[in-house]
Amino acid sequence: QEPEQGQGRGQGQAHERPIGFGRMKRKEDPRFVRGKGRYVDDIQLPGMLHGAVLRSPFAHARILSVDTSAAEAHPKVKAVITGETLAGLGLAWMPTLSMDTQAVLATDKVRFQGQEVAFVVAEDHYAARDAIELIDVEYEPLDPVVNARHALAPEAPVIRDDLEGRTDNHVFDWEAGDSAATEEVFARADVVVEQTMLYPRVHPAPLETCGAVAAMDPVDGKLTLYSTTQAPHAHRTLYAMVAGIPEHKIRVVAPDIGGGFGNKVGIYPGYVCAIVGSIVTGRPVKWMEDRSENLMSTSFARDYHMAGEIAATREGRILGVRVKVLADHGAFNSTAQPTKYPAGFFHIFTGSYDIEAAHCEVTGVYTNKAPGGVAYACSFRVTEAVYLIERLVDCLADELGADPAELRMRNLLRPEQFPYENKTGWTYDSGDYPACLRKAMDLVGYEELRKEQSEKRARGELMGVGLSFFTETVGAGPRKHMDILGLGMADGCELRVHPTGKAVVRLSVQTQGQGHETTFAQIVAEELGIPPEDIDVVHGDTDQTPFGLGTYGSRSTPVSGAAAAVVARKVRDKARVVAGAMLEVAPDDLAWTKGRWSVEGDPSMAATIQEIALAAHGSLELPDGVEGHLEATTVYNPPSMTYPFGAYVCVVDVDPGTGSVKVRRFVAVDDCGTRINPMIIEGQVHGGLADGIGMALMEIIGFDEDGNCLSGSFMDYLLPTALEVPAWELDHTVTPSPHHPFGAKGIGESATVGSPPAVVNAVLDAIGVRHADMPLTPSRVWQALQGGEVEA
Ligand code: MCN
Ligand code: CUM
Repeated sequence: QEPEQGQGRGQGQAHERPIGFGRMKRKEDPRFVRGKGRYVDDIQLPGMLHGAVLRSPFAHARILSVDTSAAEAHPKVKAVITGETLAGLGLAWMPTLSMDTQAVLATDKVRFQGQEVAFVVAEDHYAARDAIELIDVEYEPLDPVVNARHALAPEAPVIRDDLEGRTDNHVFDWEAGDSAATEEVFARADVVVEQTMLYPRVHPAPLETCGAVAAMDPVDGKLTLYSTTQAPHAHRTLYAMVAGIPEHKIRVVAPDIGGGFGNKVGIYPGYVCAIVGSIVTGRPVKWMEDRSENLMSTSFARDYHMAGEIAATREGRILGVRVKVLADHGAFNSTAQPTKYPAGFFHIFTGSYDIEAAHCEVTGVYTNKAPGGVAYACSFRVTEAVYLIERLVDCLADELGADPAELRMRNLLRPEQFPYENKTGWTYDSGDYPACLRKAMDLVGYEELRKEQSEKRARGELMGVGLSFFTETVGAGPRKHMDILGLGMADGCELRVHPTGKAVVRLSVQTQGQGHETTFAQIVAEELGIPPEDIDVVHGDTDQTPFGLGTYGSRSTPVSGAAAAVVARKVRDKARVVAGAMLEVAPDDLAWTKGRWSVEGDPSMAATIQEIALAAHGSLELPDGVEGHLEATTVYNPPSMTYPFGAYVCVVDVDPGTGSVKVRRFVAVDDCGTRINPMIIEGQVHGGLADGIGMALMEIIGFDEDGNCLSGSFMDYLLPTALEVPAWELDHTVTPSPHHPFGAKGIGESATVGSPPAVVNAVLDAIGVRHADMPLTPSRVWQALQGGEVEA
């Protein structure tokens, strides 16, 4: 039973509101539901100008000339910035988070449709938009590379001829696992099933597009940048390194963010242009992209062409998995993941199964498409890994004529195998997988559904049941293994308790809708017994918060959440010393119950945390060496990753005449370890499941053969609405992480990671086809029903 309103974990003492973990309405919502959120586009500064970006109409073209004279003559235009202007400042190119370079504004060539070519700063937004139309760019179109499969062909045009000595479109080769051992198990397997599959290019498409307001103070030389960022501190360091502005003269503020989903991890040319615009004009400059710009030019996700193989015994014991991946990275390798991992955490493609050997190879290539790669609630490419293995297991079930649930149950890791080192060297921390799958099957009524299905089949009706079982790896670092551009993945946290017992906790992570203002207050409340409403959570402002790597890869709870607990425990320890002085006993004789230190054996002799806070700021004499006040700081370097998991079951009905898919039911059983706020967790899962239905059935960023983006608006890039999603049926198991201070694992991306294969498996189960690529739109399903090959 979950602690409900009024009860925290552990003590479970009665109170009107939870002091600690449990369901609690979000502290941030009163301002959001009243329309009082403050997003980047709400920022208005005195004298502020507006910027707009001119973008390339071509996917690949040489720039012959750029004539800005007409734009400059526009009465409301204050500055026109081109690649040449930036080149003069040494800023035409910037480093990407993957140690590649990316054009801020194109100088030599344009390399994808929508690439930034020039930036106009004007008195208002409309004038800026009008003036970009006045810029005359002469292009010489070049052949584009659109299909990643042709990127390495000898005759393919070289996209990155800006890179010295570059003669092809190859970005990186990477492998994991043991190829010889895998070869060996495949050689002795009774059954080998091969399946190629594409995880298509998709887009996180947050409600709020990307943007920034840059204000360079000409007097003190300090730059303030309000921007849509998931990682304000890392961005600040990068701006310092790139622009040469001293880091203490840069303040990055992420105000309220209208959804990130990975879209706001990277640094976009528009941010840099807004900064340059402010330096050039001496006035604040706002740049806010529109929906088409967001869809066409900012970080896409996936685009993984996977050739997978699974080997098993005739009885259905999985022996090995191997895969070759062709990864389309677009025109610049600006994907964000820890430096050592060019394919993110794709390592985890062995999934949740006890297998003997595995091997994967990933080759990254450049194409004439927008850059990006790690985005859209992916846990650093775990989405692709889970899709691969969960599709392969269903293909194997099809081959063996086995029930996909039974096949999974037979091969799942068993609880006694944890901590479990998988075949690519990653150690899963904890789990009871069979119990989780069993719970999902019971909840959905698996046996009855199969009965219903066979009855319907006999009548020619198409109904399908699809499963997936996923394991994620979230909570990057530790920093000795993980960094981004040399910045180690550890998070700072500061906690101050004021004299009256109210507190402020300062985080390095940045919420984009996940509810950190609530859950981080609950973590401190759980540890200190101060009510969450008495705790102010400060985040998203580099001048106000300690350094840390930011929110992505569901790392906030595993890393910063741990930091918040550790810092609260430091304060609790300090409070013990103060309480000892107050009660005139040795600190060792005191015992902690949530919110108070009391004398062991005499609970009437006690001091509450609020009384202790006042005493710590008062005239009470403290033992030698103990400083006054009640505060602490910490930097948490996680010892390892956390491994959330879950079992999902999707039930669909397919119309054989039109190929349209109706998701009838969706059962999701998640395990994210200790749960801070079940209501927020459910919200995270609901959102992720809708993402999964979107990707499985309708979302794709497509291109024509000239490299024109075909998904530049929500008319073409379809998102699921309330009409396409069922009433979710959720449950959970709780397997605490043994190495996290309070046993939590991340949850923010679990459902997006885990649900697409469940939906696809259900549709394919309904239509009796082994594989078809996402998105399973009515036309594709219909095509597959006619026996056609369906490939994205
Ligand atoms: N939580 C909890 N108990 C746990 C684990 C998490 O109560 N055991 C709570 C956390 O305290 C937090 C929320 O659930 O309030 C998500 O926590 P976590 O899993 O740590 O993920 P992050 O906070 O790091 O969020 C990042 C993750 C990512 S990477 C993407 S992408 C995504 C996602 O969150 N983007 C989102 N969910 C999103 N939800 C919203 N509304 N908006 C986004 O942009
Ligand atoms: Cu891969 S999207 Mo989230 O990690 O911001």
